[in-house]
Order: sequence, then C-alpha cells, then structure tokens
Amino acid sequence: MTRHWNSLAFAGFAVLSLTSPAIGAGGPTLQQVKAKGFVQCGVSDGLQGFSNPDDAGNWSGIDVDVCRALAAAIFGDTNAVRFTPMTAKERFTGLQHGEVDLLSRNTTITMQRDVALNLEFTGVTYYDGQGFIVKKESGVTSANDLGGATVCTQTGTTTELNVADFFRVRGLEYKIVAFDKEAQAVEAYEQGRCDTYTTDQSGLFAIRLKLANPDAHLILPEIISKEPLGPAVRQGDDNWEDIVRWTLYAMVNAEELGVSSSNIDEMLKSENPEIRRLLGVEGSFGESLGLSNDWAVNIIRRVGNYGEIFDRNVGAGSPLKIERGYNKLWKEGGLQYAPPIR
Ligand SMILES: N[C@@H](CCC(=O)N[C@@H](CS)C(=O)NCC(=O)O)C(=O)O
Repeated sequence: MTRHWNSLAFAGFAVLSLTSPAIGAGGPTLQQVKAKGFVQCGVSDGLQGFSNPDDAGNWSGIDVDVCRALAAAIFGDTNAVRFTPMTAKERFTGLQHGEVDLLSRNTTITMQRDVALNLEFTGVTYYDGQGFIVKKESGVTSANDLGGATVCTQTGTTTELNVADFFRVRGLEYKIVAFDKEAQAVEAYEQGRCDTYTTDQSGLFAIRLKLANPDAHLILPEIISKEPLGPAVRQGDDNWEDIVRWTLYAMVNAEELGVSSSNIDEMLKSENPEIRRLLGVEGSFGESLGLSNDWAVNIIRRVGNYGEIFDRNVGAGSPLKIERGYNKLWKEGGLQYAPPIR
C-alpha cells in the first residue's frame, strides 16, 4: 500500500507533519513503539479465550496472541507488550486518544466504527455471530421462543441493535437491560433478573464456563448477526495499519503453507517459493514494513500460525472447545483467507 505522510489530524488531537521518512524507518506509530520498547494493546476486561489475565496477571487469548505476534514481529520478543483492559464502552475513545497502539478486543467490524469513528480494521481474527444463553429449566430451546423476554447485555456493544432488529422483524415484545460491565450483566442473568443473556456466541461459551453450574444453561442454536471480530488502529498511519494487517495475514498464510512453531527451522530450508518469501529467505517484505526480513519467522516461532493460536485459545486444545466452523481456512471450506505475500 502506498504511504503518504500528509499532515493528519484526528479527534482534534495531535497533528503530525512528516514528509519523506527514510525508507524502512516506518511510520510514526512504529517509531514511537520502537522508542518506548513495547506495544500498548487495548484488550477486554477479561474474556476467556480472547483476552484474560490469570491470577499472576499474565494475559492469554487469541486477541492477546495478536498483540504478542506484533511484539514478536517488531522486537522478536513476545513480552514486549503491555495490556490495557478496556470496557466495551470506553474502547474506541481509548484508541482514538492514543492510550493504546491498537485495539485487539473481540471487536466487531461495522461501517459506523470504520467510517464515523475514524478507525481502520486490519482483518478478521474470528468470524463470530450473536447468540443467546438461557436456563434449561425455562424450557426455551429456540430464540423464536423468546417473545416477551427480558434480555441482559452490555452497553457499547453491537448486541443491543441486533436484539432490537431480531425482535422487530418477528414482531415480538422484549425488554433489554444493559450493563456497563459484562460481570454485572452475567450476574443479573444468573440471579434471574433476566431470562436470557446475549452476546457473541464465542463469548457465551466463555461465560458459560464461569457460571456456577454450566450444565444448567443452554446456548440457543440461532445466530442472529454477523460479528467479524478483528484488531483496529487509528486512521492516518498506513504503515502501522499494514504491520497489524500483515501480522495476521502472516499467521494465516503460515497455516495454509503448513509452517508452524514446531517445524519452523526445517521450513527455513524449504525450496517452496511462497514459504521462502513468507520467512524472508527471499525478498524484503519485512523491510518494506520497517521491520527485519525475519519478522514472520519471529511471529511463527514465538506465537504460532493461525491454527495453533485458534486451537490453544478457543479450540480443541482449550477449555472452550469451539469448533473451527467459519474460521477454517478457505481451502477447508471456511472464511479464513489471507492475501499472498509476494
Ligand atoms: N463484538 C461485540 C461485543 C463485544 C463485547 O464487548 N463483548 C462482551 C461480552 S462477550 C465483552 O467483551 N465482555 C468482556 C469485557 O467487557 O471485558 C462488539 O464489538 O460490540
């Protein structure tokens, strides 16, 4: 993508004026990140499988791994990253105001967020959709049985409009109760103050594990919306947007090419031209981002390919055990498709 360093302004904030940076130096965000020595990553308040701190404060999850992959690409060190927990409501202003370098927080790409909030989404880490959870004792087995229900959810999310659309289209009555924090909404649901809790289906899997008796709850089969979740950056720094975008693409391409954290040394000797370009054995794709040419080697060795991060965080190798579904590679009938590195 072409870079043009016109002066930029966002939300009445810093106005940067950079002309003709040295080739390979990268844009302002990369330069600031390199100068401070770490990536500042906006994550959730805690959502298992996506971004969740353990008792010692170590973060894990698929969104966290995107941040770690960036740190690996830039610094060759997955620990060169700091996490800022953000509620759903405060995440976009936090990014716009420069509190974080990127948002990697189960955030749905929507036109309004992309266009009106002056953000850029850099790809889809997880194709999701909104669902409902109910208590089995309610006897409800389909979302179509929810007429008259009280629905709990979280403010500042895509969920409220999806619910409104769902009930409106069916001509059903409902009452929504929205909380600032997920924990409050889930508590209200558990205490019976609402009949159902609604959010991204992946989130429902994570939340069910935290309920006192997970088996007493049913995730309804209907998916009522498209929730393509992905990282977001501020508009105006094309180089940073490219780095975040190609970090994800490198992980997806690595899976497609059969390159993983366990065979990376062998793969460095591969004669396959696509693998050689991905791993920087040929070409200078890393330098074109302002990084070193082994940027993708650092990602794959230290974090893994897309399949590895899906599996250990949300898939078969995790407590959530979510099927790959739409998140399979395109060659296996899914939607995960990364443009080529060439
Ligand atoms: N993908 C939706 C929902 C995102 C969202 O905030 N989900 C809640 C429920 S899964 C969440 O992340 N809660 C954890 C938290 O607030 O830290 C959006 O972008 O609006």
